[in-house]
Amino acid sequence: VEGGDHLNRELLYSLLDSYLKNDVVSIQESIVHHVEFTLARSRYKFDNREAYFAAAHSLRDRLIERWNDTQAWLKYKDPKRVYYLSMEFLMGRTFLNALHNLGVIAPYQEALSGLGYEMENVQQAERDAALGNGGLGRLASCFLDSMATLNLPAWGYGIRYEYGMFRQVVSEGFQKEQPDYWLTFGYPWEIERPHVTYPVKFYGHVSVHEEGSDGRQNFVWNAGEEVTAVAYDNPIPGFKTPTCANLRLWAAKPCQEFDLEAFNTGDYVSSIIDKQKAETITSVLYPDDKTFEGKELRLKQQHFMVSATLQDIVRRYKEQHKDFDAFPEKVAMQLNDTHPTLGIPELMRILMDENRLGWTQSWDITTKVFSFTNHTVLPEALEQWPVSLVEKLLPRHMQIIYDINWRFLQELQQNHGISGDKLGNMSIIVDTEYGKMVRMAYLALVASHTVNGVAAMHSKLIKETIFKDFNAIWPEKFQNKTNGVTQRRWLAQCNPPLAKLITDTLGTEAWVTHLDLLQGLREHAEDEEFQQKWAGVKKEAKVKLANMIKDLSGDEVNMEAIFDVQVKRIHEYKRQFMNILSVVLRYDRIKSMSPEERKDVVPRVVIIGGKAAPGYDLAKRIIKLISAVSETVNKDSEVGDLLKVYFVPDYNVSLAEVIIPGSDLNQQISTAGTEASGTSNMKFAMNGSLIIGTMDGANVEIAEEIGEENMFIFGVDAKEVPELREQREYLQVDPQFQHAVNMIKNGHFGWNDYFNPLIDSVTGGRDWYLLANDFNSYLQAQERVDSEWRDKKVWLKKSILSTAGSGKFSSDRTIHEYAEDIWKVEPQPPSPPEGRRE
Ligand code: Z15
Repeated sequence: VEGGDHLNRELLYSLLDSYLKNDVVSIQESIVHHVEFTLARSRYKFDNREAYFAAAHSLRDRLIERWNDTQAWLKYKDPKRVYYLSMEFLMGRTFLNALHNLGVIAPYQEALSGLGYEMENVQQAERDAALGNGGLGRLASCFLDSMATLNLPAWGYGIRYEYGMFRQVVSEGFQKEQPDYWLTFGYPWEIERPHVTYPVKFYGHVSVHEEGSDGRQNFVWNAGEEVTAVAYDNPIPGFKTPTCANLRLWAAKPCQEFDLEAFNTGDYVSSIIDKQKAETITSVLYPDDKTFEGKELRLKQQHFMVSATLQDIVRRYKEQHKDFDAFPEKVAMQLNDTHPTLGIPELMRILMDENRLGWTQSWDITTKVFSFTNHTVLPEALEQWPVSLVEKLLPRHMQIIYDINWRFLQELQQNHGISGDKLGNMSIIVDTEYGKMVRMAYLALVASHTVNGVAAMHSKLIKETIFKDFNAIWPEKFQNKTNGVTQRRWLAQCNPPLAKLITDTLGTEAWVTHLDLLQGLREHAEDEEFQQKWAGVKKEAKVKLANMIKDLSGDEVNMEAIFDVQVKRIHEYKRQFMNILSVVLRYDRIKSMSPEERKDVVPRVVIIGGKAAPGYDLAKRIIKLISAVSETVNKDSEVGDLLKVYFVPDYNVSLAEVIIPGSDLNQQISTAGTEASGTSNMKFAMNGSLIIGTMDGANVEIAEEIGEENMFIFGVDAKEVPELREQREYLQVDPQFQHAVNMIKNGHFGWNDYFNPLIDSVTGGRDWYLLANDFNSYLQAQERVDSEWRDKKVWLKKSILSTAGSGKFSSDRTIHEYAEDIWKVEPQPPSPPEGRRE
């Protein structure tokens, strides 16, 4: 928009060229300004929540400066950009992260305390943005932080759900789900863009028109329903860089061009009501981690997200380019799992139907821009949409998918000599007992130039199992990108005492952007004075966790105990059940000891947390079992301080920020070959917590980095699992396993009938995840934990080496690899004010 004829550029520049000041008085002025003019509250009296909102708005102003500069700079430079498409972003809180990345924690702390508010309390007033389920969504958020910090020209795209991940309430040991309406008091970190809107179409039919002298067919999609996507931008500041990336989330609202007929027929009220249905598209996040449901609303969400996103990306490109020739040199798109795969036919449709490109050119462009990440080999997670549903909701897309598949099958026959069953096995469309289905992973694979797994072992597995046939024809498409986490949030911000000790010891803060430097801690691992400092900071973090447990249970836990933590989504393959079975045995053993013998027991505080998908019956029973064991054990005076068990309700990002630093031991005990990577394992290691775990996912690489001797590794290897599964009916059941199971069965913890389905799932030749088989090895690993805890020096050394060896697991390293090997994008540090003036 032009400023008119009288635009005074000189004046504008002079006003804009300096950033808002970050001295304490300027910050205080800005906070008080927002109390009065944004919140419209009294300058003289505001509570912690109002202080939080005012401080957040003051910080938001500073983010917007950088956001504007970065985006102007990118427009001016027009480099290749990368877009990260994800149905989930599990951001957690933003306030402390933004303060830290902008380097203004100290002045804000002083500003707030000068006004009479404590930073800690102000921070606690912020609610989590929980627009994700677990690992996959949190990975997307860590990636944004790294992309901004590395100055990459990157945007995230997703959905602004009105209800995020449900709040878990545990009542009488049972999980209850409560809605997370997180926008009640407004979300200060987003910028609404009422003018950035796109129509998104659904249903209807396709008509064909012969056109022009070449008789080319032109497809027109006459949609039956249309909604509007509205953009909400969330600034993502890099750590001490001028870059501020963008996370653009779409919300649905009714479209302007109402069905006027309905109004004219006199039913005014019900046509308004009908229109409100549009908003339901972005109302709620699906809370299932890894069970494909096939719900129509979910498919609508996926199309809504990618359609708005692609229209936005194409619009941005066309602003600066006259044709599509350069599109693949300017755009890279990463599909976070198959959830955004409809972006592929949507781009084909936009290029062919709306921009009149031919199939060949459109396909050439499409296959050069998309790449795809797989996050699991579990078959129940793989998306397969019924053809009938896709046809009904997106008739034009279904035609395009058929065309893609037809050409793909031709290529398999002609260029690769594939026919018969093998051809059918590779087809994007498959006939099943429920009718024809679209295999989304195959569609993503066929159209992507690269597919990657998320840890070395997982990337190898996908080539041997779910994508074997594809690896045979396109081995060069397959890559590994081992996950990482951002050390800004997961070390510097959540564990300041440890961060300070690291900085003091290394003599530099550079590890905050170069995590490999942590290996410099290795030489101090056996230094007694350093070990004492290390023990001191661990103690501080344990006190915080202990306070959390006190708030939740009223108990004062034994600070000398091993704080033993398993926090993650509840799932059979993660084997929380195996964890609690070993707790049952430990309890039983303590009970059978004499008081004299009990003196030698290493005390433990077992902490388990995580949400069960609302429809996942067995997972919910596992929660009830943990609660039942907890109740019996914790009130047993004979056991006393030697064993306590807590289920932490509503595990989320901000609880993780307290729990992870405060842990001594963390459990990563999935059946080998089932956990694609895991990312909490990396967060725990960074914070000096020792891993008890299987050779699964990224545990394998963590062992390479920090040394197997510094972890408690147990269980069978992935390569043994298929064979053991075959034979599991005939395997000898471990007697201790049987004993623990019997205690539950016999009602030791009450509710015995309720636990039958759980017990059935691991006995009688079932036990898909091989709990019984790994149990003995697990118990032995637990023994090693106890004996090594007794020698404080040994334990501290291992704790230090865990942190020292976690440098590889920074998402900065991961993102650098994606940028070089897949996206081919380069850092673009903004250099205001030139960019700002464009
Ligand atoms: C999810 O959180 C993960 C995989 C999935 O297929 C879905 Cl639907 C959700 C997790 C993996 O289980 C975990 O091992 C991995 O670390 C994480 O994605 C990020 O890659």
